[in-house]
Amino acid sequence: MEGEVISRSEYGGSLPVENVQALASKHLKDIPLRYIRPEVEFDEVSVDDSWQIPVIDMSKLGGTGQLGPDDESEKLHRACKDWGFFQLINHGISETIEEMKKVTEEFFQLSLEEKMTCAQLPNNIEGYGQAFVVSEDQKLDWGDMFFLIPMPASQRNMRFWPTTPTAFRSTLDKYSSELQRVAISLFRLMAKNLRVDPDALSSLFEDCVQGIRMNYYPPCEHASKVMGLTPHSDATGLTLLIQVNEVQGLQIKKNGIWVPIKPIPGAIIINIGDVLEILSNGEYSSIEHRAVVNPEKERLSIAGFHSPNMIATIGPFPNLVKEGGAKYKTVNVQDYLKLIVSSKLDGKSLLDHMKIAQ
Ligand SMILES: O=C(O)CCC(=O)C(=O)O
Repeated sequence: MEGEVISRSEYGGSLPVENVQALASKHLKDIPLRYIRPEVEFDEVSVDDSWQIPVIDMSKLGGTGQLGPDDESEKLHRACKDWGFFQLINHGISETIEEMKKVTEEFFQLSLEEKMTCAQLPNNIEGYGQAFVVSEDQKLDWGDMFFLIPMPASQRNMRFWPTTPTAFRSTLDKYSSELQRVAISLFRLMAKNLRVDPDALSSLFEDCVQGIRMNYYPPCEHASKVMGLTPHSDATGLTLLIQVNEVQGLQIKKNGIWVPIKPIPGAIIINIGDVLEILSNGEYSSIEHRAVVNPEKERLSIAGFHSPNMIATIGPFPNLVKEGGAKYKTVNVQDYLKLIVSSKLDGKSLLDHMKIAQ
């Protein structure tokens, strides 16, 4: 029905696969073939430590800075154009982030039986399990995830929200709204930089669909042979990512080479998603990234995905469509979501379905 808000989680699901935390605890001499990913060893990874994503200071954003390349808004614009990734400091939500990290660690420390009370159900993407497994012969990632959709708040499926740890629900509730506030501020600043009406961009995300994915990558003695999270770009507008513990593993693709990211303690790692690439008609790029695994230590991260509200239309803003014309199709959110949940993670292939042949 036109205008009806449909829950994103009804669009499909992932095939059930073995729990990786449980598999890792068996310390098998040989890991199952479905996890072996030769590309991890063979892909080129940068060893140049000075090659890092830009750092943006949120306390300096907002128009009072000096004009020119040192202006923080200009730095933000360049970061979005040249990297599609940046670290955000002085964002004002550090306390809530620390609380969210704590309940996330506590959740993954629960017994498998306890965690499985929040397990994914067939044809539903929320809950504890794995995402994007769409065929029986697909290679698998060395990680488990717990995915919840806190926004729109009216459509939360509390069936998947754990009651242990006891602070989980109230903490996620607070985290979700504070994170969305940061995302909306960034959308407005990006709109100004793109010369688009800030209300036109932020209104797409005000009743946004927000997904929170807590990732758990167990250590693996054969870390160089497995992949924590398959290379992908995010199908969202903006992703706000938190590194929960000190173990690094995020890598982004720049000029064909994987660049390991060194998270600044307390920073939020932000990346442009496919939707923002489409809305900006390609002026901003969503960048492929992946997660690798540590041989000795577990790694945890929390990704917050911000997608347009369910009645939005996704297509390039008319004033960004110049002589070359629109580079992407315009579709409604529901058709876009169907495309996402029926696809496996595969670099930027999802965006290819949205491109208009030039
Ligand atoms: O674990 C990470 O650092 C990356 C997570 C990520 O890319 C995702 O959840 O989509």
